[in-house]
Amino acid sequence: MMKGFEVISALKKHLRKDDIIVSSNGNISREAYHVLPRPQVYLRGSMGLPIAVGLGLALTNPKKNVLVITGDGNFLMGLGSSTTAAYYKPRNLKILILDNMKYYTTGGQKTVSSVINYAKFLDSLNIEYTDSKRASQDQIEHDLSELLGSETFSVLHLHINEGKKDLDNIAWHPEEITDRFCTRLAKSS
Ligand SMILES: Cc1ncc(C[n+]2csc(CCOP(=O)(O)OP(=O)(O)O)c2C)c(N)n1
Repeated sequence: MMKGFEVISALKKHLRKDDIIVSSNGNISREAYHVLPRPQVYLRGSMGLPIAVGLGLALTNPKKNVLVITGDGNFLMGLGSSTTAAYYKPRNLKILILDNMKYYTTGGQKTVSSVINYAKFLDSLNIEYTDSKRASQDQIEHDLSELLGSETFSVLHLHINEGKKDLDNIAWHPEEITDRFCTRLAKSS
């Protein structure tokens, strides 16, 4: 099983310059901030919102890919956003669930992920879903590249090990994150 940090690092070679990344709050945003090209949308504090934010960005930037990297805790807290995304189904929206079955950021309390049938839930919404729970590293690399290259709204579900502990927090306040990201967006549109 890969670590979340390794998966996020592996994304680098599959990303295109204009791709937009939205990362869920806590450790995943910290990892994305340290490893991926900046600036992106690093959510801080606001749990449960990555898909809602990604959906808004995907609808307003139809020519760019929007990749939402979300923990299972964040995904499950914001389930309603998946139903709205399924309604609009923007083909440029991609969701990567990094599932450690924990709220790693706040001390490793269990989430309810183990009893959720993601395949059935997403299938009921007609969302393209790939479950890479038991996949090898090579298969995961392949699935990441398929996710980013796909022409439909798609979800990739990976099971991961613990996060990376020794990362400094994001140096930017939320307003600064927004400003930097909007400046980048304005330049590339
Ligand atoms: C509404 C709300 N509840 C609780 C928190 C505290 N909190 C911050 S990150 C986090 C865990 C997020 O879990 P997950 O998305 O699975 O990511 P992981 O920490 O496992 O990487 C929690 C509970 C919060 N920021 N907002």
